[in-house]
Amino acid sequence: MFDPFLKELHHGIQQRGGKPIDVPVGLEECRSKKGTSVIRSWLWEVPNFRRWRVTRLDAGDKLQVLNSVAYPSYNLDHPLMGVDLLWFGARQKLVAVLDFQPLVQDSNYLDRYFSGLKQLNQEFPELNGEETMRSFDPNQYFSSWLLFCRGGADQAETSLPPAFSAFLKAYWELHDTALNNTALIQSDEVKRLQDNYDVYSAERDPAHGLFTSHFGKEWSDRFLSEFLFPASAKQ
Ligand code: BLA
Repeated sequence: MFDPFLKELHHGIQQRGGKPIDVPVGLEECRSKKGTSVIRSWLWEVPNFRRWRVTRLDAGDKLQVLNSVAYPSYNLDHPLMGVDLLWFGARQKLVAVLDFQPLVQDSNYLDRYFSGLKQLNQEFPELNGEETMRSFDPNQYFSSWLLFCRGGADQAETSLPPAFSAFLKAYWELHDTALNNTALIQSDEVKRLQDNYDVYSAERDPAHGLFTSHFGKEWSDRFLSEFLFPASAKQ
């Protein structure tokens, strides 16, 4: 269901000079014991990003996932790009989250970096259901202008495709602007904040149970600490 988005994301990365790099052995792909689900991940080396990861989970009609995080280089203080798209086929339920994930929440920073996402938030009101976060803290590493919807096939087919394209375009624009401006947060502090994003996410990410049920605890623990949130393992 999300394959056109995966293709578009990878195409954009490659157009920006992104090169695929090795995912730790054993984490690049995993098939469930029953053979009904497969998870595959990619890692990209992209100019001016220190890490860009992408994961696709395909459990047929049951579940489809596309998840990606872009971590800018430490000398850039602009937000991370976070994408989490889930489709639960049995319940025909979409969970879609697209955000420029802010390193800090002060108004200067938000004014500087969020005009693009604010605009998208107005353009796609169907994806802004003002959903409540149950595991994450909406005031930490999330913005008020995120596109976040718990919806159905309607949103998945109608609003999400144009919103996804516009979101990627806006993020590249944000990145290009940031390249031409001086960062306000020092690079050692950007590193601390990005590392803390991994710690925070590893603690709260509601995906662990889902991975465990498909791929077992041992593999899932490794996937979280070595691939999804590597800085969390070093703390
Ligand atoms: C929610 N994300 C979820 C849920 C699952 C995942 C199972 C719960 C569904 C629900 O709330 O109904 C799944 N998360 C994953 C998967 C991966 C993962 C499969 O990290 C990894 C491959 N989550 C992110 C990123 C963002 C994000 C980058 O990984 C930012 C855009 C957001 N996911 C996000 C939010 C929720 C969510 C805000 C709702 C959680 C809440 O209610 O607090």
